[in-house]
Amino acid sequence: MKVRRFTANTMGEALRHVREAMGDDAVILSSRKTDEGVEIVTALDYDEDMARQRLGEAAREATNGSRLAELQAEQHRRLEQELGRSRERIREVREQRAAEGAEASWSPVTPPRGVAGRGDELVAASPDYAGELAKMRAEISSLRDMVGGGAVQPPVTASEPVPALQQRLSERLQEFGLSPDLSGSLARQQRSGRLEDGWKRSLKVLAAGIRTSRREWLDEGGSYALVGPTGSGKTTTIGKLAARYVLKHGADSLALVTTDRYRVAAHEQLFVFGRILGVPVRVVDESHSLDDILDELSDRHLVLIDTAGLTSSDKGYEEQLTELARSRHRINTHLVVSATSQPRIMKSVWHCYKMAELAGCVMTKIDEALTLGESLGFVMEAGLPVAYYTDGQKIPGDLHHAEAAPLVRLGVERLKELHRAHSVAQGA
Ligand SMILES: Nc1nc2c(ncn2[C@@H]2O[C@H](COP(=O)(O)OP(=O)(O)O)[C@@H](O)[C@H]2O)c(=O)[nH]1
Ligand SMILES: [Mg+2]
Repeated sequence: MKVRRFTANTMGEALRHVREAMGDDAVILSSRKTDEGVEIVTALDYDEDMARQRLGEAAREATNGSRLAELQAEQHRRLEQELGRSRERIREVREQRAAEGAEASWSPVTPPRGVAGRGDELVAASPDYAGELAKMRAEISSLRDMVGGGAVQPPVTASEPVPALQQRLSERLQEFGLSPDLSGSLARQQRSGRLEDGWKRSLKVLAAGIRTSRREWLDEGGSYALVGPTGSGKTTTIGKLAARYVLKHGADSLALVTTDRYRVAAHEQLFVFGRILGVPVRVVDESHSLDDILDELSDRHLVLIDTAGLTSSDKGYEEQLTELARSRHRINTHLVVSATSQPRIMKSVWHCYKMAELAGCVMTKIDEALTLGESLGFVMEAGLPVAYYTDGQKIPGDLHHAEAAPLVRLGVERLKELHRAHSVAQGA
């Protein structure tokens, strides 16, 4: 079994590295968020019995596969740290001996014994040093074996049911709405156990890969822009956020801005919200740049910026996104993704709006989506932190702060509803 650790900014990026380095058969032992992004530990030729053997006593507390994978990942991290420390010790000893050798070679009274050269040549010069180095090398070699997994021969296990389990699991994950690629790669991580256990473990891996933003915009304040295609729910979401803000903090410290000067009557809906809530609405145009407007609104605690749903073929597309990305104010730009979009559309929309330097996304129309796997798989692969999700047209009710595990649970509920509807239809 070959174990490796990968770190990257996003889960999508990390999975790409895994696929490139280890191929499609790599099993993900664990994934976790780190300060730098995400870390995944993978294995080739993963075998649960072998993993238990290697962990020894420690494996007893692992009553399920995912705990076992966690323990293995911990052990792997510890071994890697130990390996790093051993390398460091070798380097120190080498440097020390080289310095001593150099000192000795300058001394006219005590000329160095043997050859006072670099690195390995010194082994010949000092038996103590040679012994020390050999011991450390052996230590490194055994650690490397343990990390790489070459130390224990895998026992022969019956692997016959595994492909069937993985196949059924992959099918179920696709029913959930995940892409065949992602379903396959999640399913291949499950090498034993019942379908239900594999299903639960796969959903946990999915939830661990979904980033969410802990920031509550309404309390933290700042400038937030929503970008995305027409009809994705940008203006409605701004209406929900604005209404909730006014209910909580009053209207005085809030302002709405729109950069949509490209379509006739583009701002009407936003002006309606402004009027109802008693909040000013400012429009970016030829005589008022976004930066100028934000300067004027610098006393506002929260500024919500609506934008035009332009695509790369539209006039003004680049202009609008560049003014967000290059603003001298800190603008947190979020992509609004409708959960009802096709996965391919979500990806192309993401590529289209990346230029605005996206800080995260808002998932909308969760209530209208048949399954949620499409949008959850998308945010996981894109590595976009989800700030909020919306599940209806009610203002401000249908807006929620996003958390990964509840979102995945919502997806599971949705799949169950789908199955129920299906069986009713078949019975009718
Ligand atoms: N069912 C449902 N409809 C939504 C949701 N969010 C927005 N909408 C509707 O989607 C349509 C387009 O929304 P709008 O905010 O105008 O999209 P924009 O073009 O991105 O600004 C409107 O009819 C909204 O009421 C949601 O979460 N659920
Ligand atoms: Mg709009």
